[in-house]
Amino acid sequence: MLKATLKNHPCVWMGWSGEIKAHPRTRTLYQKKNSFIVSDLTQEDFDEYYSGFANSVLWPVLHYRLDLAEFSRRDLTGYLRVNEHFADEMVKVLKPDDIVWVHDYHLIPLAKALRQRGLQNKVGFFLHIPMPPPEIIAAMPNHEQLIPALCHYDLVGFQTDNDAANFARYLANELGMPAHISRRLGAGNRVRIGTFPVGVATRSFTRLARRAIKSDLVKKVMGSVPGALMIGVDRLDYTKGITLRLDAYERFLAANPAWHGKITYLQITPRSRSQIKEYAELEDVVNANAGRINGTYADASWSPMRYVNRPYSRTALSGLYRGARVALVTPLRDGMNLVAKEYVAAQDAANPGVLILSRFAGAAVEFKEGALLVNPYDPDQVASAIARAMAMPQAERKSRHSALYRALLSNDISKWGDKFLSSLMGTKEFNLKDAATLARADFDALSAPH
Ligand code: GDG
Repeated sequence: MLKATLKNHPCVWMGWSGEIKAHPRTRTLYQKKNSFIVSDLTQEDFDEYYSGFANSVLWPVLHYRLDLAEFSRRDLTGYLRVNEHFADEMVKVLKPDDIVWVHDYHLIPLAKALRQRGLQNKVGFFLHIPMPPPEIIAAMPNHEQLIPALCHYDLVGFQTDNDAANFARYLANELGMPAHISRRLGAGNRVRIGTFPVGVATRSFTRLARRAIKSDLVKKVMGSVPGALMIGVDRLDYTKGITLRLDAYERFLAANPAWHGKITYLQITPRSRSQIKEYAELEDVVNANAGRINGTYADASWSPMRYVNRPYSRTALSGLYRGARVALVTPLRDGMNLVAKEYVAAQDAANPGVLILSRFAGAAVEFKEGALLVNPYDPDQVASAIARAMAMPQAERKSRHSALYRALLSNDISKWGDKFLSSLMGTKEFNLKDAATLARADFDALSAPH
């Protein structure tokens, strides 16, 4: 997504190489116009920073899951150490007029570390995942040492107004700062808060899907499916609501025998973060539930669901989205959810499919009109939405799709980077040809463990 935003503009990326080494190195890789400065992590860094504080404490807490946060791993030392390391590497290459754009929850204290090294440049931060209400953040031990560090950025960006408002309320409740969108802090620091919902490259994704539906792989899948295809695509993550979604599908099958033999649910779920206990446990539960559904309802000529753990190419995914009559996107909480957006972009406007979307995905704000919004915690409601989507007449599908596509176009990914960086620079217009330096802990969610 970042690659799509900035593909025409030279920039320096900095982050984790995705490798764990006993003797970590930092090196520069060159690809087309971009250079990538990547640092290895030690096993200790990986355990304390990546699997530990970032993914076992921050990830669940910011997704409202205090019950899953491993507060025994609350020690911030490793998390701060790796951020300090990135700051050390960055100051070696930053020029005075560079802009720094930091991405996501792995790097909350980076601006503070950069400021401590004397950096005066504009530094912005974008949080890809939700920001929960302050009552939830305050339950996180150490939050006082971490969340206020966001005030060292010039601009803090969120996916939705609700996330931005939650952060403003945190500042008000915990630091006594009036919850205004823009505040001046001591020592001349100034933090601004903004909303920058992430989009997709709408038209090019539509073109890709139009071609991909004719590919051998997609034709083979479509040819092997009796009746209609329903699709789900998610990293294997407890925030994505996969187990409750399977419950909903089971209820749909129980209540709608007329659809037996006429619907196939394809759930594509690449593994992620398997080294973390909750993820390994989730894998077992989803496997068992998918097996139970097939065991209960399959016959010799039909299986109600196909559950695959391996990743597919972006092209194959786009074709499968286009072939699917329904997409089930039911996260329990999600910063945005790009699968929902890609599914809409991939549809044939003349005969589009239906998007069933969790009201707790950031995408629901833009897709209120057009998607079938559901509460993912209510399997009966999701089951009814599946029945409604399967039976929806073409005219209604077309009018819903056209509202969704309009929403996509009005917030295309091509504008996202410009909007953020213009706001960071405090100017109306910003030309990305100006140097931009980016930091991101992991460049590619699927090539590196996410
Ligand atoms: C975080 C936030 C926010 C999935 N399976 C395959 C594959 N994917 C691609 C999808 C989509 C991406 O991964 C997943 O994006 P999401 O937005 O759905 O979710 P997260 O990974 O949790 O992303 C989220 C996002 O950041 C951006 O700000 O929307 O809320 O959690 O693009 O297509 N891609 C390929 N093969 C797969 O099997 N190639």
